Amino acid sequence: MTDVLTLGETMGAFRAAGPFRLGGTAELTVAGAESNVAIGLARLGHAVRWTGVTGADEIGSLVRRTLLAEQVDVGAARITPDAATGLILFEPRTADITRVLYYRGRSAGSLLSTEDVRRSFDAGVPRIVHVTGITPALSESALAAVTEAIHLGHEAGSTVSLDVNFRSKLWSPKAAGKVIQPLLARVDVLIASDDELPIAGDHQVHEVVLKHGADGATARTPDGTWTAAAHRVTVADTTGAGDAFVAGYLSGHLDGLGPEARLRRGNAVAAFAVATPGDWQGLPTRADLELLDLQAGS
Ligand code: CKP
Ligand code: MG
Repeated sequence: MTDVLTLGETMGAFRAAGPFRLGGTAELTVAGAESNVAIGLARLGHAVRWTGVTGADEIGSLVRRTLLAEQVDVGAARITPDAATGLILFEPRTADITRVLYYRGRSAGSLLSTEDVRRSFDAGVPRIVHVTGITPALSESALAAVTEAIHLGHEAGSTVSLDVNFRSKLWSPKAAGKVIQPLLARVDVLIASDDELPIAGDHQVHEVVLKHGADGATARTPDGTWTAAAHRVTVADTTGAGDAFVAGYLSGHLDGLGPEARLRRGNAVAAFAVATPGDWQGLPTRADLELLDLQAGS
């Protein structure tokens, strides 16, 4: 049984110590918002399936190998000989500011299609379908794939969650709003940072989760509004913080926690993520959460 199905582009990621123009050494790893969420959920013990397309190349193998090592099911992910796996470059400038450079135009990941999504549902209906606003910006077929995932999840009775994850290097707020707003009609949980909320426009989403960065997060449902403060930790790198929060929040959903406890778990997972360099490397297991007495809902 799959707890969560998510889909998107995961790329090879180079992280330098400073500006790339200076050359020198860079660490090679992988990055992608949806696979960050998948790894976060898997570390908390949930059964997660990630679907995406990688090239028939070494970086694609690195992506698949990394996800497999993190216990993420890649059984429905596709390898294409038609394009190369995309790349992302992270230039850390301060703990809070990382410059991001994409090499993902016409990448393998942008070839994601509705067939990939249908194949991913063959293994069974997931309890949650999670998508982000990054994937629809990649290509027409990737937008169709996200639309299909939301449709199939909605029809099958999955909880459908969408993280706006606006990326100014991919499109404008106006273009993003035009594409994302119609998708929200079938979304059950909308997740956004404060500055992303205007992109969602007017909508009827039942559960809205707002991330306030270091100031914590708020959840709004027809039953009320809840807020939970973020944990105070020394920040090493905020990239991936949002995805970490989403993993914790959705984990809370799967465990049947109430809104406040879900927020607390999201904040706890995000605290671990920002305390370690890298998008997903610092994501906690349940034992980690207990160790630091941060486990929400306990
Ligand atoms: O919103 P977050 O900082 O949690 O997301 C970071 C990810 O997918 C990062 O892994 C990068 O690859 C991306 O967002 C992206 O496409 O920008
Ligand atoms: Mg984000």
